[in-house]
Amino acid sequence: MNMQAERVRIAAFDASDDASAISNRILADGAVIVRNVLGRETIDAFNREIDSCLDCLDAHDASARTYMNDAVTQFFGPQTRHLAGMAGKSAVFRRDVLCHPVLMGQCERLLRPNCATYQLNFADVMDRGPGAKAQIFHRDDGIWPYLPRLDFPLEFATMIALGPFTPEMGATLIVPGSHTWDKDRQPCPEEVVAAELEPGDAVFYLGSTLHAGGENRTDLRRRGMHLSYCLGWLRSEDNNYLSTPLELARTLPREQQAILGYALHDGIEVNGGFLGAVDWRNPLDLIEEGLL
Ligand SMILES: O=C(O)CCC(=O)C(=O)O
Ligand SMILES: [Fe+2]
Repeated sequence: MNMQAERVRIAAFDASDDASAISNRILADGAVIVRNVLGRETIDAFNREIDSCLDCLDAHDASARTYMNDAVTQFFGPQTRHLAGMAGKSAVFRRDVLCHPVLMGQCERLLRPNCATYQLNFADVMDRGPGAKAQIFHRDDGIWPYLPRLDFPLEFATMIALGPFTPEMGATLIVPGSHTWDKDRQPCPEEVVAAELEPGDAVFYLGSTLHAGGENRTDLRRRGMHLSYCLGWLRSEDNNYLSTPLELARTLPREQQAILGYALHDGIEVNGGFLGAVDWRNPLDLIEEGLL
């Protein structure tokens, strides 16, 4: 009898595959790899924009690596450069990524059944440098600790590779199936898969799936973007109204304004009420009419 424990696997799709096949697999396994989500041109243009912003961050290095409290500072470690709030910082992100049809297809299937409108949760470039330590395994939906465990997803999350992701460079470590585990169960090594990705590929996972940034044992930087969406009735991780303020939001297409959380959350179809109104109107209509 073969006593060696069998390693878990993570299913891989192409971005052109059927969206329901992808979402069903995410719901079953907690995570999948999706190849070719972003094309080469988008990746190159996006990286050029990021490089110029990260240069600014490096210029005030000390303050750039200090976060809102010690726990977060420890979690990210000194080797990781972050650029959060990408919708407010990057034209390429807004044009080619924020409302990408492959991402919206998953939001429709994973989030829309439990909200009137879904919204951007967070878009944070994570550029993990040589020596970055592995993160602790965590669930991204732990940002809403006051909710009891629910039987539907609060968050659809992705890590999009903006450069190569190899196990040695600290590719994201995923624990397939862990979205159904008891809160305190920790994975053993056979239950962990490193998401090996080419630039433009992504790992799609639920907010309830255990994962961690891996250790970077190379002298290269590993660059990826955490991009996630959540139910429209939750508070988003990033303060999107300040990261993409009204002056900028006014210039954007309605679809982008909506995903940034400026839309009315209209729960009337499910005998609910309204969230996010201004003067009892949908802010998107007020913006269109020049009243906001
Ligand atoms: O960098 C990674 O691969 C994962 C990062 C992550 O999960 C996080 O910061 O929440
Ligand atoms: Fe995470």
